[in-house]
Amino acid sequence: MGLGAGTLTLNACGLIPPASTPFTPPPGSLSLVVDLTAERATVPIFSGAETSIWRYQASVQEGSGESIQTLSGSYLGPIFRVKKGQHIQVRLKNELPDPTIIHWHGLRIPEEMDGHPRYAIEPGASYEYDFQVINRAGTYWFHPHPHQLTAPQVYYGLAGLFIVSDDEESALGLPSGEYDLPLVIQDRTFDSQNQMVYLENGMMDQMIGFLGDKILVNGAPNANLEVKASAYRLRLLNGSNSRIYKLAWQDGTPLRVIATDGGLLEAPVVRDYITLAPAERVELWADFSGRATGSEMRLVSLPFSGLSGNSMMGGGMMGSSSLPNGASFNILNLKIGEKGADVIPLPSRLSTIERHDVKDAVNQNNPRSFTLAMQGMVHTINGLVFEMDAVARDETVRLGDLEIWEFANLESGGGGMGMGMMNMEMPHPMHIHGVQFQVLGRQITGGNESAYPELSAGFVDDGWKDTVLVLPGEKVQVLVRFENYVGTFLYHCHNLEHEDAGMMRNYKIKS
Ligand SMILES: [Cu+2]
Repeated sequence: MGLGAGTLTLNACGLIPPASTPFTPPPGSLSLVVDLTAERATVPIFSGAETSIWRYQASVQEGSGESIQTLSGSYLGPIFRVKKGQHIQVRLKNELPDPTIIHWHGLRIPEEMDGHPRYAIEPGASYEYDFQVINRAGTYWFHPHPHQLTAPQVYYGLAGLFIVSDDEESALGLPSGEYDLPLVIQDRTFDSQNQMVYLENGMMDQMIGFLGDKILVNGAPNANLEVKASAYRLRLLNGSNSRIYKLAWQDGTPLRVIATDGGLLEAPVVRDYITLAPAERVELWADFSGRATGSEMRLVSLPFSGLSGNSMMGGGMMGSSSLPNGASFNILNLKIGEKGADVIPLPSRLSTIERHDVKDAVNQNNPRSFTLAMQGMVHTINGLVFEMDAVARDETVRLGDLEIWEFANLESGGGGMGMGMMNMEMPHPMHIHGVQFQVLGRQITGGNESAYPELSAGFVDDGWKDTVLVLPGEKVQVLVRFENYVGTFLYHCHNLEHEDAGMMRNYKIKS
């Protein structure tokens, strides 16, 4: 069964839900108006009882219907397929029992469009988004962002991809149409009635982050995908609340990376494995053309140790998920089918990335530093937790400035920062709203390397990023220019349980 042949029943057998239509760029349509309803529904994830989920239902009011792809029978989606320069209007209708708002993750858009929790709308209310896509081509995404409710709303199903193309990218002849496959990786726990279970371990799940015991791809467990013997563009999003993946092909085939959060790299890079933290994206160019019909490949997560929530750490209390962070498991089974489209060789040059020069940073001798640490029982940023309207003195930047931001993760062993006898080895994927940045450097400090030796070779820091993983004991410096809009934006940990517990702050861009 190919991608086009899926049905709801196939989904229940673990086949990846097929996208509604292969993508072809909308012919000259510059405006897209979409009604997006956040609602409760049920979908068939397993055989037997359907699963109660939350989802976005889209209907195109103006523009090409092909700008919106749905994943048949899945809680995920829809997938926006738009071009740089397009004008987008989305009318969000909240038919959930709780307040909600959408954040367009990775997009450069004005404050009122960015989904700050202070814009959350009540059940029954609507919110109108209206913005132009100025980002370069890339795999962006969208998800809820109401304060203290982001994690459960994403968990119960609310998330979709926002894929942007542009002329530079189109000229490359990368695999497209049925050979362009978005793959959203998530973990969930289900009870015996096929219903999702959230925070079953209470406070420990909140402190470490939720770890489900089933891995889903595009909303399907035990995911299978039949591909043709040809080259594919695989767009991977880690849409999990807190799980970190160490992605690899099970047979050791190296992974060929062509893009990260903010779009194409300058040139492909090759990795034996890729470390993908929550909210991060990576795009692979995968050539199956030399493989025999009927042969199989598996995308897996390799084992690693050294993090809290890991099976090696402290037993029951710290590793209460039956599938701890660092466990090894299957993500996706690929079966190679008939010969597909002729393979266009991957260009050795993909794009031009304008490199920020550290000498242009206004604070090059004094990086703006953010200390990530546990105080009491909460994860903090410079000792603070989220306040809806507060902006601290060191959280204001000037429009147009290039700055060094440094995230220093002190949650590494040695006494556990207020946790008494308990050692915390806590990674924090840090996300900055409204910008794309470049990673300047990484440094392991404090003599406690925790998971660093097992995960650091899987970082892809070569291109544009909006989320960067900061491992325990690590300092990461990024170069970020605040170039588009003044306003109050967010920066936070994208471990969604950490975020909901307050590991988030405002920053203000002023003129
Ligand atoms: Cu965190």
